[in-house]
Amino acid sequence: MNSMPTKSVLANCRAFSLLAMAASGLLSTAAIAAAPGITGGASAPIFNLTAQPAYVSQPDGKMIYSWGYGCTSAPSGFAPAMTGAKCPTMQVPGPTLIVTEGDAVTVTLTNNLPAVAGNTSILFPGFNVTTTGGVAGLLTREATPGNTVTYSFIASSAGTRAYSSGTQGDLQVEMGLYGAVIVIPKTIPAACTSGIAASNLAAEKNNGETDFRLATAAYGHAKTCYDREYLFQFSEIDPNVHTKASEQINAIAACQINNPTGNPCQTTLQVPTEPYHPAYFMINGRSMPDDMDPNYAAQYPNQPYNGNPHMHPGEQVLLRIIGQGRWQHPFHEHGNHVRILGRDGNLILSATDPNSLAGPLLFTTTTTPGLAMDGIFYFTGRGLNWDMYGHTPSSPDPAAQLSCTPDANGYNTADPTALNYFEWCQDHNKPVQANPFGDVGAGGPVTLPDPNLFANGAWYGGSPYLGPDATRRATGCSPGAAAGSCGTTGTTRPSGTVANSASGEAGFAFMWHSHNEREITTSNIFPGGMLMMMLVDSREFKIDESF
Ligand SMILES: [Cu+2]
Repeated sequence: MNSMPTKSVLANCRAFSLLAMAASGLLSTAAIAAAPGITGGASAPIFNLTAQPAYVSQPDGKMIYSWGYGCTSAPSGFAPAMTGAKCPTMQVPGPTLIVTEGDAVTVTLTNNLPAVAGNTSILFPGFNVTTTGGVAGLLTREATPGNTVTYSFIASSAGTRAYSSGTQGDLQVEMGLYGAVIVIPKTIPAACTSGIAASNLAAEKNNGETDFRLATAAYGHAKTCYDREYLFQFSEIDPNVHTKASEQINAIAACQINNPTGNPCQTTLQVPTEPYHPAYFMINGRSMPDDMDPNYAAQYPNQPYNGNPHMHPGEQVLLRIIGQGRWQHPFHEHGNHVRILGRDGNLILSATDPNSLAGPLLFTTTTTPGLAMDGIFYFTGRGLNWDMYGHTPSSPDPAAQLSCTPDANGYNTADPTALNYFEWCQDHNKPVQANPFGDVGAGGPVTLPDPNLFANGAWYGGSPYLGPDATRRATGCSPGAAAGSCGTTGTTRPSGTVANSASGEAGFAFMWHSHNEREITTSNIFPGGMLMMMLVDSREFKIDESF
């Protein structure tokens, strides 16, 4: 991260500057998310799931005894195709089930929890579920220990939904029995494969990037096109509940082997779930910084999904957000508001104009237990009132002399191969700095710190501009310099450009986190918990979502 974002876009979070420094070090190896999950075959997908125990890892070094859903055998496929994709027999969250609208979905659940945990089940709220096998339970049919139950439903509408245990939810959901269903629309609107959507895809392809979307539209509606997507599930853990469950299971097992008192062994768990004092706050089953490691990383065998969003300016980014667990978590996406498309698979349209979205524009997308939201986020830098690309028309360096031709919305979108594709043209060539040195336009309103001062910290990149070549910008470019030679000689380079390669990742980093700041801790230590860094990357940087 060679570039530092500006206060104007980040001022609403007091913890930011510290986190930006922390994240810079952590992001030295990019790990990039998507919305990975499993598929079950075309038109009539079948998923064979198990509920069973394993340990999940927390960044304070603790391994937490948990229950989760997993696959009894290899699923029919993974989507999108990512390096190391797997479906273990237990994972938190459970496997994301990816199906298409109209599919006849069958999920068979085997109860491999410890027998003393009793029955278990899955609820698929929002679908009309038919059950076979199992035994009657309070909310649905349940699998008894060692046995199965089958749930069938038609994926009746597109969107993101939660699934979770429907048996003793205060304990079983807390222990980790939850996951997501993503239904991709059967009919893709033409608008999502033409026009600006097509040119955004062309810009990605020009960068050598692979399309990792599950679809091109969130719903079968022209206002729901997207260029990139991420799924975030919010949950929390009270380790006391997990410890009590583990202790009782072990005590019962010990009693069944060796029972010198002759008193009857306990036959069912009696785990209190109140008072509730969570110590771990997770996004996709991981706490920060673990959530920024790759999907399917070997060090988290039971927590395969990460939280590490990246995007280029102007891309429409679909956020699939689910509240799991028991608490509300106010998810704050720095950089812009989120336009909600739909909730629980219900697209929200204007009552009077079905062509118009009617979902709210949210500063924080507050996750309510069980609620799923689909929303669109994007970042363009529009309205900064300075050129975030740092163009300098007087520079001898041709790379700094890009043009900006506004489309009907004011953005530079005519050429998807341009480095400043989607620049907000009104701010083109507007300098931010009063008296910069190096290859940066002068005459702006502010004086930024000298990037050669080490007092600014080793991670200050020396450039507030979007683009990896902070070296050239900071050290300048002599008139008449040969192409490619700018920034290779001259003054001392700023510390961040020494530590990071000029061709490495350089973007604006925004923290995306729970706005209940108690929840950006791990076991009371900050930073941790429900926190990740979102990177707006220069178009010079190739976003690789394959891991
Ligand atoms: Cu914030």
